[in-house]
Amino acid sequence: MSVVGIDLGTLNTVVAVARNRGVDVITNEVSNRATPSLVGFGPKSRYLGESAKTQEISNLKNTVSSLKRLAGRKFNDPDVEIEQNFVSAPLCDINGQVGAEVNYLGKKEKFTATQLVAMFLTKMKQTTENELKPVPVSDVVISCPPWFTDIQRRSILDAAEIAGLKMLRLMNDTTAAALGYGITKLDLPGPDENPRRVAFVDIGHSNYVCSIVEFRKGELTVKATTFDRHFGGRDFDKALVEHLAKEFKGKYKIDVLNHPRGKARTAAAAEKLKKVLSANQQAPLNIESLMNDVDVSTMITRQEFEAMVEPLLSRAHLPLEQALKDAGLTKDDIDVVEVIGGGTRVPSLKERISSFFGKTLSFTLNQDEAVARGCAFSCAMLSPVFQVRAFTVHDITSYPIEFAWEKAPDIPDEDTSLTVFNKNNIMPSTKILTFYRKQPFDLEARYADPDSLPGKVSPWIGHFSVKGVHADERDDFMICKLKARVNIHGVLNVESGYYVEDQEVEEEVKEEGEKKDPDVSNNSSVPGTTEQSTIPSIPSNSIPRHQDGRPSLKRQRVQDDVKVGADDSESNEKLSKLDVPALIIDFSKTMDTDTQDKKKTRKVKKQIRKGDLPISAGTTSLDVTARDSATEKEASMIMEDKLVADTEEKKNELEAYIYDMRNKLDDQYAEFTSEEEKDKMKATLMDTEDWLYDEGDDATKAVYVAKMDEIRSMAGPVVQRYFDKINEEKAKKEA
Ligand code: ATP
Ligand code: K
Ligand code: MG
Repeated sequence: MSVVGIDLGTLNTVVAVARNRGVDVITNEVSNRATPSLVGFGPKSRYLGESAKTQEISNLKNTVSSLKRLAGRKFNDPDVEIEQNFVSAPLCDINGQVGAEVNYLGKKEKFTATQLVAMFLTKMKQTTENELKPVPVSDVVISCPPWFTDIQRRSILDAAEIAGLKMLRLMNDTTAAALGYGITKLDLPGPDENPRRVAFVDIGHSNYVCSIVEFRKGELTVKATTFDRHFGGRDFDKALVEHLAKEFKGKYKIDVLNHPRGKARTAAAAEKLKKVLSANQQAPLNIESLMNDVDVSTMITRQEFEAMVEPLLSRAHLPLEQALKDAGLTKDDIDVVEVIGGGTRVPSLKERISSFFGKTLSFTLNQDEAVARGCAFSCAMLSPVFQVRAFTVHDITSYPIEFAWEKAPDIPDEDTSLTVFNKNNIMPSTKILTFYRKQPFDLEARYADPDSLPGKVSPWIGHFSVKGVHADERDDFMICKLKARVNIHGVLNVESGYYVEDQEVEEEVKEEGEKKDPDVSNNSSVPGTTEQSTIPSIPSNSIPRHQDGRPSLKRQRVQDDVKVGADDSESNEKLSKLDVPALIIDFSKTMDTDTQDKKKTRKVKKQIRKGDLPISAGTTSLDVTARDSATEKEASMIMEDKLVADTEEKKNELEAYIYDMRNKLDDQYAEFTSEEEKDKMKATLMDTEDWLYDEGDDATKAVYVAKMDEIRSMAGPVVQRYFDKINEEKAKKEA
């Protein structure tokens, strides 16, 4: 089983694989270490990655970019309108979701953003398989921007599944880079020393993220993550394109902005120009026959470029400022500013970041590959086949999550909502929610601060129905416990439910009286903190009540899960297997109990788990039927692509065979053919070649194979005579 990390970028996607020697970035079919994140459609097949890029300018209407930024979005989201500026294919509405309408196999077809991401992931899977064969590719860690919400993350998870990948973790971009940083640094501070504080700044093609991360030996803790969702290389390109368009309008009387191909070619030239300006004070731009047969040329200086992008540069400090604020730190607390992402190569942007922190920037990570490498490390840690140095990752959530429910009929003063995960809550994390109920009930999970979400992403996360709830024998409330978890992908679920009952148990009374009042331990847990380490023991009247007997809801409803606590349970499960016994049994205590008669004990009520409460969940993930049909559709498109590729291969083989045979007839086969035979064969080769360039240009695979067989069998006797001679000579030599 292979171990794969994928940095799914807006512009480029990078794949890293873990092998015994370490983590390597792999190359694609044209030996590039990054593959364009593009999907294109044609009359006979799809174009994925590099081939979509090759076709792009001539196939704008059927080429889709910004794949991950469209995932999980509604068509009417204002952010989709922004994306449409950068996506050349028309975006469309598919049952409310955004998709693209393209011409594929001669028909108009609509594909959802989830399907489009799946297509691209299929290609990356094949590229990886090609590199690792015969080892199959399945387990994968893929990166996404930290600002992705539940619905966006679920879309990427669905896409991975449609592509036949098993997502071990959907990991935030900067967290992946931080893992790659931490796991390779051997000089991190010890547990009792001050942590090393690193600000990771990632500016890519479309977005800007800053994470402040604390490192100690064997662990990293993300303290704050901030972002500008619309700040990246493409915005620098756009400023240039707008400038150039204006110049061309005056100088050449052409309007590139209203000419799709002209605009796309100007944008491509602008990106190149921008890169040249990163290393030079000025750069020329020449495009032949840009539109209406007009050639354009101009020169831009770095200074002019910087003036064009000043609106961007002037807000470059905002995410940094906010990150320090969220982390409760000052510039002086930051030890290292580690910069990644292609967008940060713009010198004036580097200057702004550097002068904000008052520090020289650090580039110890490979800017373009750090995220993919971090994902591969994460995949190795989570994969059962790999042994990796233990390294714990504490990430954080980007938005607060609340639960809402209807009042129980018999608890009139009950609240009906509660924020369960705060912004910057540790992730993954499980919280136990307590409800007193006599009937089945429903809950809804949603983002508590809709205004902070990207675009018009709906705050709705999921609906959960808790079944099997009834009054107990004394017609009293059932104490229902629900496990709500923001999992390793940053996705929320109510994972399980159970009910508890109070039971009297004998408990040792501690001499120093740390546990004098069980009430104290009972209420110690505060959401978002992790202080609690034991199951709270419950005072005799475990359901807190008003004097008239109604349950009182003033007490804590949310507790951190005892087992999971703050920690990264999935990855830690494996780490603990490697490092420490999962359970340490203290024999001194168990032996003591029999002989112990001096110690005081007392009876306390504890909550004992009595049974499960089934939960049915409705979330924004694809349902099984929809996912199955998307998977089937993907499989049939893969077949279609494969058939086209195989046909092309057979055609090329035929062409090469004709060429080769013609040469050999004049060379090594010459002495084995009569002139007449040779002329006849050459005529057939000529006919086949003419056919290939004419009606045979677009034949089926079977026809190419048949043509090949035909000339092979015709040449058969000649080839046979040649080999007979060779064997004869060989036998002579050996004798
Ligand atoms: P995102 O992280 O936003 O999803 P991405 O990961 O695909 O996007 P990167 O590969 O990090 O983005 O960066 C791509 C951007 O970096 C492009 O806009 C590209 O033009 C820009 N870039 C690359 N090299 C340079 C350079 N030398 N000077 C300026 N910009 C550059
Ligand atoms: K990238
Ligand atoms: Mg990126």
